[in-house]
Amino acid sequence: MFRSAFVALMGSANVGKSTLLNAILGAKVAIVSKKPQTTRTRVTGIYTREGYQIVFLDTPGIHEPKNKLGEYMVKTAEGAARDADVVLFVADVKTGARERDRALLEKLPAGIPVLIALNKTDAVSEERTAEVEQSLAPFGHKMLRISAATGDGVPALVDELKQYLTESPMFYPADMLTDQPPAMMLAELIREKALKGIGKEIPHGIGVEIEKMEKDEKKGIFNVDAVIYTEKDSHKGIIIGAGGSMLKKIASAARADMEELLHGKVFLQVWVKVKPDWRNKQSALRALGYE
Ligand SMILES: Nc1nc2c(ncn2[C@@H]2O[C@H](COP(=O)(O)OP(=O)(O)OP(=O)(O)O)[C@@H](O)[C@H]2O)c(=O)[nH]1
Ligand SMILES: [Mg+2]
Repeated sequence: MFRSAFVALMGSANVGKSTLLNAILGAKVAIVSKKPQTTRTRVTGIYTREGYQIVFLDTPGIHEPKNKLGEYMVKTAEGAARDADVVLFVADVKTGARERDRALLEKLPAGIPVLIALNKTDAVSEERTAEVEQSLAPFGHKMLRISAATGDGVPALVDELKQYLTESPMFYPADMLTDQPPAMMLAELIREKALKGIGKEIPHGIGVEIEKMEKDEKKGIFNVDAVIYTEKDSHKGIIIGAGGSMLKKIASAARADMEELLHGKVFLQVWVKVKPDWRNKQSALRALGYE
């Protein structure tokens, strides 16, 4: 008898949902950054062990949408809750439980079990964690203290989730870690490096498209062509940097991760283009996979 469970990872932006997903899987499936609104789509992470499979749905952090992309992100997160057997709600003990966290917990679909992971316990005192725990106690959900960064409490969390397994077919092959298409994963790696390199508001206006991904069988090299879209000329300049230095830094960091992912050499070319207000344009959103 095989068993499975679908777990929606939900919470405010930047609380560590994607870091937690990667920690559970022991592999980098979702990109992570210090800036909020890093995750834009539903990212599936598949955890398979003898006789069972837990399918994690990582979601964009809930926020006040300011454009069509933001609306898509929030809708995506809410949709995951409806498709899951349990919601794994992640709260950040560093920032504490905010109004948004409470509002989100209140808005979850009725009837779905909720488990709260109090994350980033490595960054604060025991007392602080206890405070946040107390402030969320009235919701009556079981809470576990974890650190996605150090892995503390993560195995116990996975154990806790096993109670939601029910008899089912095996939805994904045992060796599959994610259902994201390879081109999407490559685009995400570029976006992650851009998020890291560039300050403040620009990152939110960045979109990455992979235009070509081909393996040169003779040379054993992957040829990848990518475009970074930005909303303004001035942003394009910042991404390229003086003498192309920033773009070079982004591309070389992304290439290193791509080579690890593809287990082979990568020849990466990245262009930067301006697409004004693309986050409000349906066709651009579609092209970038936000549909
Ligand atoms: N100290 C500490 N930092 C953490 C921990 N987990 C995540 N972080 C950091 O928190 C930031 C946000 O992490 P993400 O995993 O991208 O957060 P997210 O909830 O997926 O964010 P969105 O996709 O924007 O909603 C990153 O800088 C992480 O390194 C943790 O356990 N401890
Ligand atoms: Mg994320």
